[in-house]
Amino acid sequence: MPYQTFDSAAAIAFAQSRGFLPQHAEVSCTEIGDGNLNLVFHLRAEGRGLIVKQALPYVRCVGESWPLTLDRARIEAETLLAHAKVAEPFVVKVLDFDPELYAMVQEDLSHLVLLRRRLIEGERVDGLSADLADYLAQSLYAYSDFALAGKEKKALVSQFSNPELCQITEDLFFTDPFREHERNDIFPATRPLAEELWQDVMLLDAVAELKARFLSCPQALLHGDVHSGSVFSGPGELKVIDAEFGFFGPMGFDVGSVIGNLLLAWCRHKCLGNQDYADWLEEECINFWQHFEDRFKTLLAGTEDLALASEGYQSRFINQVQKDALGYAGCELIRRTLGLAHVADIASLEGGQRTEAEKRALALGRSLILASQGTCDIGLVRRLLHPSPVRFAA
Ligand code: SR1
Ligand code: MG
Repeated sequence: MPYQTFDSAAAIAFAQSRGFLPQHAEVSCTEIGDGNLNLVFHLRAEGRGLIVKQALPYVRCVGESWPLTLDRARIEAETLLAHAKVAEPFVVKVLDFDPELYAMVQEDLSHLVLLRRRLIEGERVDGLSADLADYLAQSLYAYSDFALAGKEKKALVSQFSNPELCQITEDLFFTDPFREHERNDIFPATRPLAEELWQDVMLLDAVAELKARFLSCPQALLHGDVHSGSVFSGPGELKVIDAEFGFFGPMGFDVGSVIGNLLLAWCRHKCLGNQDYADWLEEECINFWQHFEDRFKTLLAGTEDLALASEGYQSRFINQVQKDALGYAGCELIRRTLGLAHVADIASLEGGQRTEAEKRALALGRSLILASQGTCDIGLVRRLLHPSPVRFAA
């Protein structure tokens, strides 16, 4: 069937035609997509739920003036399926994919809540850092040179070539927010800080390094957009969704996206005076990295590549992932403050509180990016969140 954009009736017909709904059942259908890109339909029939997700030929949050490849639906389905093979409990189930309609059927996760909502509301999410760390350690390791034979990895790099979605990240993450650009969206009170940041030559230099690694460092099959709006959670369960930005890139990008989003929530709660919750977020950041490192090291010990089994190399590799992650976390803080795509953690704050949260996000982002170019580790996050007072010699 040729591609056409679904409405509710078409989404139901699609699910029926693929055998997911009884032909004559009463079906309810609501379009629930609140992301930036796709249509998402929630279907319910006979007490069971399903998701039908379809790519639009343009960027949903901007409109038809920004065309975008439909192939992202294939990338999303294949990335989720690939990650589910090695980190099954943490990945939404893709039940079916139609390559002509660029539509897929996914399991219903409506019993879970979007992580971003939980973080905004100040809920402590049990097991959050450990689950996210396991998801990333298992999926990144399994699709890296440590686990794949050279030929197999190269074939996958080509299968997951995702130039248009990568271009979005290249522009919105690394380029626009660091200069005046029409796609930026800057809160008026924050503009003077943005203009100051754009003059910081050392910062721009460090961002160039991070962007260059994003462009040319195919270490593993990334999720590519693992922010807290791409994660659902509930008691004892965490599921990652929305992998249309999947491609082979530097592992630190996914790891840093998680850290950056925890820190965006930290900026919110710090400004609201929720110190206990801000402290919990800080602990989650540190635990997340430590758990990731432990799990990743255990997996590395099993590599069958005799050359890459070198302990010294593996230790330098993990250190580099950590530095990259801190740098990318810094970019996430800045691009969510100055760029096109903001996050509700901060954008839902009013007036002075929003200004204060954005000021913190920019300062934190800048420090992380600069530090990522030198010797640094996750302990830096603690030091940045608790700056010690400047002492002058007597
Ligand atoms: C135009 S897309 C804007 C942002 O939404 C996605 O979730 C990615 O984070 C992208 O940068
Ligand atoms: Mg998304």
